[in-house]
Amino acid sequence: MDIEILSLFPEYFLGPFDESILKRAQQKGLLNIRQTQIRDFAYDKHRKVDDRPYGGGPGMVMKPEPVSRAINHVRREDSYVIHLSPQGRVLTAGKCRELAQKPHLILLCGHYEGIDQRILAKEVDEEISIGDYVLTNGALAAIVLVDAVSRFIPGVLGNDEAANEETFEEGIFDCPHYTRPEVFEGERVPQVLLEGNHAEIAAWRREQGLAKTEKVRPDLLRALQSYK
Ligand code: 4GX
Repeated sequence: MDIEILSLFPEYFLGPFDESILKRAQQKGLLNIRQTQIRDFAYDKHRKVDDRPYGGGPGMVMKPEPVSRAINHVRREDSYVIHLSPQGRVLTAGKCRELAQKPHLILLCGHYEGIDQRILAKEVDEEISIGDYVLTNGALAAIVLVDAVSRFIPGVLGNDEAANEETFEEGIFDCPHYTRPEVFEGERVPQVLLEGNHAEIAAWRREQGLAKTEKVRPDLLRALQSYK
């Protein structure tokens, strides 16, 4: 999969994509992430990428021309263009799985108050939000999306990592985990985990995950029931 990130801060991404699983995925050739600096497509003397909003109000808006040129510079026949924004549909595991099938993602990271609406209407296939809060920088949202989508690209996760993959798609939380010592500050590991009865352990884990989901995210269980 090829991912092209368009932003005003390409350096922002250097750390997160150069460690651990994403680094390994790129070395294996499963994932190819490239950066494009939108400012390189501003052709005026001052390389201006923003301007004041029509109609007044605070903040600046990203000008359409540099963004349009940047997108069309990297666009292919098979590209899928995503704008990261709090005004998009909220990202889910299901959407990540869907996006992992795309051969070429173009991620457009907005800055300032947003991007001229005509770009969103003409060039963007989908707006996606990573959650109901406002970030200082669209680059952060792109990092989260790339990471979460990568997990669904075959071969990116090792077998051990892939084993606990199902959790969220099943629609309930993962179970609690324990390791040695058996007693820590007076607290014992649950007995069932020490007895080696695998059916009982599986039932206990499922029950724990379900109970926690019921307590903190009852909406997930309702969503599960409505589509089953
Ligand atoms: N999930 N941000 C985008 C600039 C902006 C403002 C308004 C469009 C309209 C975010 C999120 C997010 C902050 C990225 C504002 N773009 N992105 N940026 N939540 O908060 O994706």
